[in-house]
Amino acid sequence: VDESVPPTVLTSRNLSGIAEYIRAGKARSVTVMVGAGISTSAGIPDFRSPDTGLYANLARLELPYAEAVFDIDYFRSKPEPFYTLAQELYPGRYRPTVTHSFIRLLHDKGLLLKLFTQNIDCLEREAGVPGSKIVEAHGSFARQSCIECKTAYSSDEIRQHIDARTIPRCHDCSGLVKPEIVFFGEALPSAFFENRHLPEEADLTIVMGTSLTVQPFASLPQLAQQGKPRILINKEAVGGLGSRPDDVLLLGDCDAGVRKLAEACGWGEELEALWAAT
Ligand code: CNA
Repeated sequence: VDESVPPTVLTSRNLSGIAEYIRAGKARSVTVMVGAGISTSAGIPDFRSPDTGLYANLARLELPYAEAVFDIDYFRSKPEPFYTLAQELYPGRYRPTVTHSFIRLLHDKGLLLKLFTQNIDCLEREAGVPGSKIVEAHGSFARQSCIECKTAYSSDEIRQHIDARTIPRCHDCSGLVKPEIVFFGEALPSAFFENRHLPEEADLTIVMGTSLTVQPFASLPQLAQQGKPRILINKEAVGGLGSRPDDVLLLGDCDAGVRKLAEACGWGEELEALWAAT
């Protein structure tokens, strides 16, 4: 961040500047963009963190390269590694984090325009963010279907297969069944494209827990208008955030970051109460 560049709309280029902007009622429509980093404290590993990320721990799956586990062509030839991983990632085993509750709080306050998530863990829904406010850009485990004839497959049945470590197959054509999460080589859901204009309408953009390396999602923060503040709450600086005069970087753990932001907005207790009730 080039601190010598003065902000254009924030009073100061830091957390208090953002909080003041929110308290002054200037953040009436907020877009939030998130990735795996907001779910790591729930116990779900992200992809790219060194040592703890999934990619660092895939050796046992004997993949030709780490991303293969989410590659549609590789899945066709060898679905077992994905299903081994699916057992770990399958929703229902994890509790939303305080960061998820913070997004819910934004919604409760009528400020959330849209949440764009790359996560497939459904924790946003479990935290009480309504489905209509969420764009699951990389799909989710909420539905599954045959990769050949697209026939839908029941959640109960896939759950049984995942628990038993067996591979589900289509009842119609015997094709492989896959949760509707987006693999490399697959198109993003239409909801992503239908909502892609929204970041431009926002008066505040919050980016959290993502390395911003997967396109086209990674370009969303750039769609925010110049002169509208963006805040990055992440362990590391990513995606060129910090390059604009009203960008604020809050580097570190995102749960700690949202707690500080909520506190500065006067929402600290409300956030904790909301999270405790989740
Ligand atoms: P990533 O590439 O693994 O990046 C995660 C980012 O979050 C990195 O910049 C980390 O430094 C940062 N981070 C990790 N933990 C924290 C924390 N506690 N506080 C703050 N920052 C943290 O993940 P992306 O989401 O950017 O990559 C896109 C992929 C990952 C998407 O396709 C997802 O589907 C996929 N993914 C999702 C999940 C999930 O649903 N929970 C888990 C693993 C991977």
